[in-house]
Amino acid sequence: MCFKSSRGNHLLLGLCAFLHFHKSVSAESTCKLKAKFNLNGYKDVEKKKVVVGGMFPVHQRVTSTDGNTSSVPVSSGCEGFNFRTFRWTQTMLFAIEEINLRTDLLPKTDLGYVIYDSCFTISKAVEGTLTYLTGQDEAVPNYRCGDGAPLAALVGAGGSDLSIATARILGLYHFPQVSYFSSCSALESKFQFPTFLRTIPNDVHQSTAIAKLVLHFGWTWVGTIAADDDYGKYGIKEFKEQVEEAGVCISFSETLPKVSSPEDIQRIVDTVVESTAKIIVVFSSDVDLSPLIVELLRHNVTNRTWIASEAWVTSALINQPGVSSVLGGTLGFGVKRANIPGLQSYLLSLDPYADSLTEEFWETAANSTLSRAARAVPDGLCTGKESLQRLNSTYSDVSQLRITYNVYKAVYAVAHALHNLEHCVPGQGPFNRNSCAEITSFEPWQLMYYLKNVRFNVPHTEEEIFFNDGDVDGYYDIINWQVKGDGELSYVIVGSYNGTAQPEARMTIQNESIVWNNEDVEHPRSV
Ligand code: TCR
Repeated sequence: MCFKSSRGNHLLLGLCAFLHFHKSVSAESTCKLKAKFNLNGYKDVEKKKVVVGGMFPVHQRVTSTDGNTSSVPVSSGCEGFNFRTFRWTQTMLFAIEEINLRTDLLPKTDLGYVIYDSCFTISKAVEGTLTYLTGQDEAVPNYRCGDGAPLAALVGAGGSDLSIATARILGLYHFPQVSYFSSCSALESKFQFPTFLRTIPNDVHQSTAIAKLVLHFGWTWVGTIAADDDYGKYGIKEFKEQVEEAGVCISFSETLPKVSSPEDIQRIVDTVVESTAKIIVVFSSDVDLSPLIVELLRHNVTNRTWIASEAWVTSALINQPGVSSVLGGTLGFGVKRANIPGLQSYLLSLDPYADSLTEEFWETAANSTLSRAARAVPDGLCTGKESLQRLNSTYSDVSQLRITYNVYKAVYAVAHALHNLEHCVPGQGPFNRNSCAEITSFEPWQLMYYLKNVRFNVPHTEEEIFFNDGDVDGYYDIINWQVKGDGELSYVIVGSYNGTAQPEARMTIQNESIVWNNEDVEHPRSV
């Protein structure tokens, strides 16, 4: 392990693959990871090595501290294990393993990784970034993992507010960051975030798409609810500007609390109940929205049409049994979905003891304590052999791979940039006097050059990826939550939005395919 503790100080997961050459690694994890690589055909120990960083919000919050100032402060721990985001970490490992096995992409170099948990919290994201740059506790950037393998780029960090913080630090060192889900428009500023790129579309497209949807149906009164972070605030602001210009009225604008506040949630429920607006646009992550949905269900607030932003549109945290009376008929936007062959079996073959985060995953999923002894297992302990499929479906459910697919694309973008860097022809390189960079000793800004100019087709889907000032094209599926016979909700694609098409051709929507749960038979009126 790169890091000392699993659940207390510091970071929650520090994996250094090819850990065998990392100085602070315990012998135990060294052997395990090496074995893992061997199993998958990792033969050439002499390959060059580069380390990619990853940052994912695996826990949902930091544990509250007692505010005691009389003892040495320690970094707070994290709690609330999230199976969906844990699946994203495993997808990064899956993509890295896939790339390491290929002979056409980075054939002479092995990718390693160090993964951090940003716990949905800015301070954790900043702490992780500094640790990534400096290695452990030293305050000097220019850290090299183990035998001097250069750090390649950071894949992360989580929501936009976290990435804004980390991108500011990484920008100081000209260090590239590739985000898989920080979509906020604020991050488009190259002046503020010179080395930030992302495989999720800029939310400007999504706000425009939601505005177009509202105008398409002729709704004139809408309510808005935003998460109390950059994602929610910028997303709703952009949406409002666009619809207000077209004469739509905003009947209420509420903000969801970041820390649990039953009074705030109650106030929002009252607002929703009292308002005449029957169309409500919600720009929020699923984690922040879920307490409100619980209350709306309790108060049986029906006959509304909810417009979902991408962050909760296919979330299992929101789509819990029983929500169909409240949320049936929801319309929302989802980023491109894909099938990633081999991912599910990779997820299911997880070694429970791979690292501390995986152990915690297993324990949370099985609701028990992992037994280190494989012998007779006392009641309440689990062996690590429980069927994962049975234990937790959110983790291994690969039916809606959207952000997961973005993680996959982000890792491939870094690999292709490294590949191009490594295959630079001496004398024809892009740097000073046509020089090239060296894969064993490149500078972060040199990799940035290659990332900015990368162009590749994603394996299996053949989607072409390239960055335009750090951003990708704005494409969304329009998804409708339809109630099936058994009361469960299914996600039905009823249209799409393509930000690169001509203005009139951007949105296509099949009105007749939509199922509403608003009383009006046709499409709901908003007053
Ligand atoms: N961008 C949001 C956070 C977010 C998210 C998600 C959170 C997105 N998609 C899915 C949880 C689940 C999109 C941000 O902050 O930029």
